[in-house]
Amino acid sequence: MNLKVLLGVALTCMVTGISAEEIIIEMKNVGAEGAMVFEPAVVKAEVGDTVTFVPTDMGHNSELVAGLAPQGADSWKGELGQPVSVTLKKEGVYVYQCLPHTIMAMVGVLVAGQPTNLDVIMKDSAPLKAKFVMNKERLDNYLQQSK
Ligand SMILES: [Cu+2]
Repeated sequence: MNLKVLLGVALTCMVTGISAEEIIIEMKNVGAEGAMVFEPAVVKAEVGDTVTFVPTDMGHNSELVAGLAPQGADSWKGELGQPVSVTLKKEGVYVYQCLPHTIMAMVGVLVAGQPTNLDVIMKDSAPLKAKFVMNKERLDNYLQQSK
């Protein structure tokens, strides 16, 4: 790359404000909306942002729910009680869960850019919602907020 091209790239980055953010989501026993929650549970981010799940309380994890993400998205699966990070490389809606607390609907939604796959997610999330014993309306509420 010659100097002109390098300068061009640098200027483009400044003008468009390309600077990936890091977003923190806490995994909590008790949050503002009840027991066993991710906070914030609905996050609107940009493609390229990194999300880090932090175990404020122990006994939680964060993992992508298979099939509930944009086509070709990277999956993630955190260990219990450990932080885990994911960079959102594909545009759309991602649904993740805390495996030990799926029955309590300890789930969350990430939106990178526009919620381009929201209709598909709403349809394909039925098997996940069928596992909820408590807080059955949570995921639907989150998906409504993802529009
Ligand atoms: Cu949990």
